[in-house]
Amino acid sequence: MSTHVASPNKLPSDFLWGFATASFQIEGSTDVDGRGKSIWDDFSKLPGKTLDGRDGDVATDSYQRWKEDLDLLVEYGVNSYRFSIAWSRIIPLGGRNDPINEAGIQFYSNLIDALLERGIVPFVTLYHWDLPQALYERYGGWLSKEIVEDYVHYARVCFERFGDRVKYWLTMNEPWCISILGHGRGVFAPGRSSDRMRSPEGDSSTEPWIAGHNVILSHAYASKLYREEFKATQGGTIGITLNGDWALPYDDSPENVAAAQHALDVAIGWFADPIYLGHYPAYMKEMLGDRLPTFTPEELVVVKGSSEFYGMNTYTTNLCKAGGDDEFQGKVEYTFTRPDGSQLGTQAHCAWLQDYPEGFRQLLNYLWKRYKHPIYVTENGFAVKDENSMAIEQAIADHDRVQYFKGNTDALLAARNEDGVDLRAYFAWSLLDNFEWADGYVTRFGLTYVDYDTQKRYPKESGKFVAQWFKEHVPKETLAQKEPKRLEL
Ligand code: GBH
Repeated sequence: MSTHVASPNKLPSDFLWGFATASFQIEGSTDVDGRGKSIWDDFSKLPGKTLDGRDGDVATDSYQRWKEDLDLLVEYGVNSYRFSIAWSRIIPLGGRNDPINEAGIQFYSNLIDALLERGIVPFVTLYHWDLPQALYERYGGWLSKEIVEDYVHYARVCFERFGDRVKYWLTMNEPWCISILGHGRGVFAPGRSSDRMRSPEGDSSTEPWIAGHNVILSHAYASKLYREEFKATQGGTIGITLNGDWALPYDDSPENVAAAQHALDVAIGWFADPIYLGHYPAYMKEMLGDRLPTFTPEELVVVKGSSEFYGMNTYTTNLCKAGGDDEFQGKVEYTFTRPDGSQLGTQAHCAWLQDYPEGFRQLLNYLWKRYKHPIYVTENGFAVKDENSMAIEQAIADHDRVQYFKGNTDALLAARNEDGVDLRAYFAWSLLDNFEWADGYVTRFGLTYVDYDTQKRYPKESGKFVAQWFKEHVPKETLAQKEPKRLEL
């Protein structure tokens, strides 16, 4: 029990804060210590798939430099670190009957021990998009129900080998991206799409919804396994993390007010409604008809209530206009330009991102009221315009990113202490500039600058700001927990 009296200006002493990363975006060393191939290895090397044809072979070299990264975390003073495990380092061929790779287990085991020695709570994602290539070749990866058993087996190995020390598990990172970007738009691995200019195979009208369905089932059965066989002895918590940005009606016309809800139904409700409420959103059934797969009654029992918290990745707010035929956005058009021509906020390097902290606060309130689960913000971040072409000194003076985090940390505090949202964690994306998927290394999300010629790391102003802000707002007493504490749930 926290002994701290709530103060309007503070977060509780057990509030988790830190930075997030993902295996494929930082590790490099893709063919050492027995790692198997993931779908991103080959995909990133196909012509035209990533900006400048860049890949993850080196990335930020964190498989080699992980101790340096830990020094950085200590320097920032975080109390938690979110990272992901590469499935293909643990089980190189991915499947339930395939051999386990002890060298891969050792790598993450060392990382976990080193974090705990430094008083940093490991917050672990089991799947951040790097599917073992062999599973894609065997049965199409997320397109087959076969994957449920293979994923659950992989999760079991992780619970068995790391669960004595890891108390926070995320089954999946952003099912919408896995489904839509990987199997609908075809811009992420495995790059499937109906667009034959882009992909030799795929059916964007059915496959994204099938992939999403199998992601939900895999998550749900892994969560069931954890709660039935590990939770009582290991005492941790498990959930899923969803991407989702706030949606505002473009104006107050009834069709645009409805459009904003439709946008949320497809971006968030597609996964959150079955997991927290027990059914797909009515709007998705209406939009997709029998292209939306259905759960059997037995599956639904497993899916409903399968996430013990709401894991939230969020970056921006969209103004929503009814119209268009993009099912992936709920047949809604997004813009940042208001009817009077003004912009919602400061433009980031990526077209899809503007800074709008009010939206962050509104989204937190929406999710809390609708899904009624404690919220862990597992990603939030900003890419400064043209940062890649700046000199290092200029890039680390990242004022637009500082502004972004100023706004969002204030919004976080207000959502928790004024609005009563049950907020328990905040992770800024990302500890380092890293491999930004299809955008290669040009778009930088790091709160630490990486010089890719030398792999030297330079804390940006934003990294210092976030560290300072949380030091001031999270009472220090219990920050340096040496022992992973048992959760009271
Ligand atoms: C996160 O996704 C990822 O988890 C992380 O790996 C990544 O590095 C980080 O964001 C920064 O991008 O409709 O094609 O224009 C963020 C969620 C959802 C953001 C889709 C971009 C629009 C893509 N993403 N969104 S598109």
